[in-house]
Amino acid sequence: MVGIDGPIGSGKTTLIDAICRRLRSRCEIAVIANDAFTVEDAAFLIRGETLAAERIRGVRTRGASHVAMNLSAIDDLKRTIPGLEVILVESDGDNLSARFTSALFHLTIYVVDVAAGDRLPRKGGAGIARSDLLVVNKMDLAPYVGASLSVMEQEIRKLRGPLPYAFTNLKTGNGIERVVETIQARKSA
Ligand SMILES: Nc1nc2c(ncn2[C@@H]2O[C@H](COP(=O)(O)OP(=O)(O)OP(=O)(O)O)[C@@H](O)[C@H]2O)c(=O)[nH]1
Ligand SMILES: [Mg+2]
Repeated sequence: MVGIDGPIGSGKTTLIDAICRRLRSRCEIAVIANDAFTVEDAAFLIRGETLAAERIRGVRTRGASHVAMNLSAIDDLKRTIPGLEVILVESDGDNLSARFTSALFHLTIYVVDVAAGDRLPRKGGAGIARSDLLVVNKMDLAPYVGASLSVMEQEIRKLRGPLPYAFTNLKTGNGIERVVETIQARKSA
């Protein structure tokens, strides 16, 4: 079970799509996409044929009984897909890791966006400092917002110590292998 959290628009659904495309022939994988008021992300993944439709569940959180709805989606997936090894759970952007007990996840991934600026890591927060893997996405946009990737990297190392991070450009797939390897190393739904 992998929890994928991060601010709205940072690239969580795009990351899930990229991970699934690389892992779907290698292991039994499924997705639960939490959205506050829609099931847009699940619909996007189904339309794009990221995985077969029965492997993708959308949860409309509306802020209420979030955990219960996810637990029921997890049970449902496990019943439908025997031998399920990896479930990727996308947060609705409203701090999934804080609301889910970390015991539920084998791995937490926090996705931030370079376009938010190179001061972002310094501003900290639990996801940036303590997630099992920090993904710094949209590397390609750094020059357009005047963000320095090396400044970001220094700040991240200071904050996270030995905890891993990956810079990615999900438009080209640059950096994604690191993320896929981390998930494979902790595989087990
Ligand atoms: N330039 C660039 N755009 C990206 C990259 N990754 C994602 N995007 C774009 O960023 C937008 C938001 O990506 P999503 O994957 O929907 O982000 P999200 O975190 O799932 O968003 P919410 O579910 O609404 O919180 C989309 O238009 C993506 O195509 C990247 O590496 N570079
Ligand atoms: Mg999304």
